[in-house]
Amino acid sequence: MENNKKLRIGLIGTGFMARTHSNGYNRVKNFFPELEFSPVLKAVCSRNGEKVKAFAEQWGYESTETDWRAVVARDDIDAVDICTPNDMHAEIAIAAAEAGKMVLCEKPLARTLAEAKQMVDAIEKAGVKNTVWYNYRRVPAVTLAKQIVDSGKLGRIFHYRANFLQDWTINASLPQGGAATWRLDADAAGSGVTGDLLAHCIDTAMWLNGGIKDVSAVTETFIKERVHQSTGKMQKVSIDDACAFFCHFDNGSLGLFESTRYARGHKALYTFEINGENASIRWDLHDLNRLEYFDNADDSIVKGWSSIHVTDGDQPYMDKWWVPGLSIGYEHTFVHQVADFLKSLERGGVCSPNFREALETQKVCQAVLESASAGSWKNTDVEWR
Ligand code: SOE
Repeated sequence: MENNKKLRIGLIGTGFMARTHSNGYNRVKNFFPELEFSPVLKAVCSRNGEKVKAFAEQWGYESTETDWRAVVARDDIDAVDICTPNDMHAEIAIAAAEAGKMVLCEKPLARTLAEAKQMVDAIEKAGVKNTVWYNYRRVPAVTLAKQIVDSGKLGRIFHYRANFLQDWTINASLPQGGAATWRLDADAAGSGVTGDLLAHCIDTAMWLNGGIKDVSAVTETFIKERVHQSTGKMQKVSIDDACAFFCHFDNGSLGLFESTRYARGHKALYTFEINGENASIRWDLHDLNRLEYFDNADDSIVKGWSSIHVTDGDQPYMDKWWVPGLSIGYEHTFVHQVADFLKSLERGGVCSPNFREALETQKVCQAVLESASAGSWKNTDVEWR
């Protein structure tokens, strides 16, 4: 790394997540000017030369590559950011770590637990900084939920409940595979809603409520065959379209999780609720600046669910944005993650979740899929600190 505190980024991928990350890199110093490090958008890579040039121009990358290996080999790049479909995460992350690069990887860490373990081994052997973009932790209201849980205000926790509902795959003529629909192809994605959506819920849940010990799951694939983009032929669909699971947390509470891409009317409804002995909290991505709180100790006539609008300067991240009362959105969570990564370079320590922590989420995903196919409870072997 250069001495003038630049973090020179090589981004692999030009899809939706590549845009969210690029926006984070571009915005971060406007709102976190005190940070010592500044991201420099050195290179972006995609196999499609025209597309990658247009992306570089739009987002301000200095150069382009069409082979990710060239990015990993470049001396003027400090950190490789992986925004490819899941089937390339392991190969790129391992090569980047072996080349001594820091690695930022889009979620889920990998397609399978075995791949995720290899990635953690490579990262830890190389001793390079790393993080996985489980961005919802960095919604200020979700970070506030973490502070409330950690303060002990909820008391003993009984229940954790989460949903992530979408409806974009109901159309049977959507293909599997290809740039827009690789999430429907098990070879590219690893799994369906479990790795794509429940992984977010599991990451947030373990961050807030500790390790998940065991799971009992059901999955369903509603549309059994789809045309494969690469062959043009009908092929069996091997991803889970929907998944629901029960679990026990290490702290004795019960968890109930549901995710589907077949909930007509829901585009991205991520919600969670925690019920404790003294109080409960709940959050909804559609109203992401609010955290709802029920305090059983309130004995006044206004006792009931209260709605905290998390936009005040003394609330997480909010001193960085505008003035109190003004809402922020989804894209800001990525700015926050870049800021936290840059902070970790400055001050040392981990930018959570790192690969090792994301491996624990991967263990739960794997146990969920195994439980569903075996029709029985499954231990996760999660080791949550
Ligand atoms: C899928 O539609 C998706 O884009 C996920 O891949 C993201 O991780 C999630 O945040 C929104 O939905």
